[in-house]
Amino acid sequence: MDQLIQRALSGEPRSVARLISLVESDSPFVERVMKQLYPHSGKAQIIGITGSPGAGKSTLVDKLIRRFKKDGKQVGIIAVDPSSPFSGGAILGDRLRMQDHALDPDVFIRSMGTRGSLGGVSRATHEAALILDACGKDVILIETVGVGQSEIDIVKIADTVCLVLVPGMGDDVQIMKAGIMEIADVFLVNKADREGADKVVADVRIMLDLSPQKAWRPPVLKTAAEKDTGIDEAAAAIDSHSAFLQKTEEGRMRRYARLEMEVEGILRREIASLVERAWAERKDQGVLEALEERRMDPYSLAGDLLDGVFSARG
Ligand SMILES: Nc1nc2c(ncn2[C@@H]2O[C@H](COP(=O)(O)OP(=O)(O)OP(=O)(O)O)[C@@H](O)[C@H]2O)c(=O)[nH]1
Ligand SMILES: [Mg+2]
Repeated sequence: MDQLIQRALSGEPRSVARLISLVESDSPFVERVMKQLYPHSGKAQIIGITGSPGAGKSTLVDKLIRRFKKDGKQVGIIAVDPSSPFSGGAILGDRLRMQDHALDPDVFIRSMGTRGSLGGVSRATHEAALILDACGKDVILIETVGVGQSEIDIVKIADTVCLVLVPGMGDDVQIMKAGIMEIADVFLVNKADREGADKVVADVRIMLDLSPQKAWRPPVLKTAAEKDTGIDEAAAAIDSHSAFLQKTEEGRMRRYARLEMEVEGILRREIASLVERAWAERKDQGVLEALEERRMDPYSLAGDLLDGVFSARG
């Protein structure tokens, strides 16, 4: 295991992939791996790309990869597909669109499905991003379909969130989708080669005018990823948001919020599993019978179990 971690830290793609598989399968080694990797992480720029299905996220990611590589950066890609039962393998469409990069040692591409557990997607994605970060990726792009709470959670992992919109998809609906608009740091109106892009841009700007003003005003840009148009501008907007985070109080608050989320997530998981184990050990006919006959009450029982859990640990 230590050898595997060392090889991954030196950037060896197969070892990196194996570590991510451990995370995905919720292996008991995860804690050990993460403890060793954590001190090496914290350097990468993590970019979330979210938006409706088919908005052109993968096409944009493909162009952004080229752009970042031109700057000499090592790039890691995580494509999250919450609807996919597959994991560790490939989402064919994404793979096809990004296949030019598949053999490139400077680009690491990984698709992740869900494990069906609540919070499972965001946790595995977060850990995968930490692994890529520790293993030397300068830029990590996370593609996710922005349709639900779990995607919004995934996106909280990112330093910079790009929301991809397109003309002619019932603009009001996509713009008003609760929660998603507030988390966008950069708006990209893709498929700008199609009619209606300017209207989407104008609508988003109006919405931004009506929202409470923040220190960072999200830019609204047009792209046509397929035609390689607007990509430099999109990358520049992402970079200037990164710079904003680096030098402002808001950036620090955001990093702190993420660290808090990390600790809370671990605590919650640990406590849940301790409590589950304690209850499984105690749960027998005798206890249930005592509850049914009111010789015992569930509150006192739970209190006893918790006392046991915490005294056993400390
Ligand atoms: N006209 C036009 N089509 C585009 C543009 N960018 C992407 N497309 C096309 O839109 C379709 C969907 O593109 P993807 O990049 O797969 O979109 P996606 O958001 O990753 O899709 P999912 O991952 O399935 O949600 C493909 O057929 C692309 O070729 C663009 O700028 N203009
Ligand atoms: Mg895609």
